[in-house]
Amino acid sequence: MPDDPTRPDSPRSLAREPEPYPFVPYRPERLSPERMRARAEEFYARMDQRRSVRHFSADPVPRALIELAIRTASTAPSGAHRQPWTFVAVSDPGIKREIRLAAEAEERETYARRMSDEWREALRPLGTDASKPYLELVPWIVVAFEQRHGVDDDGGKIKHFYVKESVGLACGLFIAAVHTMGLVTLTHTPSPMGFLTKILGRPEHERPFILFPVGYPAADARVPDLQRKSLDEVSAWDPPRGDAARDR
Ligand code: IYR
Repeated sequence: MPDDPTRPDSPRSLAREPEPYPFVPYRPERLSPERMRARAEEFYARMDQRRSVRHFSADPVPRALIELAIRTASTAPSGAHRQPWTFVAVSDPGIKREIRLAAEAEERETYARRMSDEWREALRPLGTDASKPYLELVPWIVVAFEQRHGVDDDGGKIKHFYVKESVGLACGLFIAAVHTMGLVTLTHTPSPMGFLTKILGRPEHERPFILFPVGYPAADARVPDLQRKSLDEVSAWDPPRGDAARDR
């Protein structure tokens, strides 16, 4: 048998660091170009319908759907596959109220004093303010925490890598999952968010990252009439080298 370093029992891999994960074949089905195109169009069209919503319904959402969104989030790639996130799901009305009151207190301070004029100006078209009634109304609040490090069975620290990138990716997948099941959410970042660590009893090495109210949109929900940047505005294709571009 040839020396295949992807095989855990090959001589070369035995000579290296211990392999924590044995390699297994990965052979996803290869789609026809037509099906690839159709699936890509369908996924894009669906994701392009997603909007951040601030007008929620109080209608209940089964826990199983929130579990699926968290499972989906947790499929995200992460630095050294450490999966440095904890998603804390809250349906208890008392805790939701506590979160609302603490978030509004921080937001009042933020809107009144902490925001720069430039920031306030940027938010004006979105019509946001310090009032967050939806935090009490929604069936679920899910708070994504970043784990600055992990903890092993003996209480020792496990190093985590690219924590913000990893948790950001997981949150993106969470949002996509929520949207695809017909629910809505909002990336809410009351700042500072330290109160969430306390209210939710999280350990010191976890930091709140994004708070997601999740539910159905209100029957009369409205969103700002915003446009997305065009493909041209968000991409560059085979760009000339930086120095060549300067010489043109
Ligand atoms: N966290 C505040 C302010 C806010 C900031 C940005 I940047 C937004 O895109 C929206 C809101 C709030 O939630 O109101």
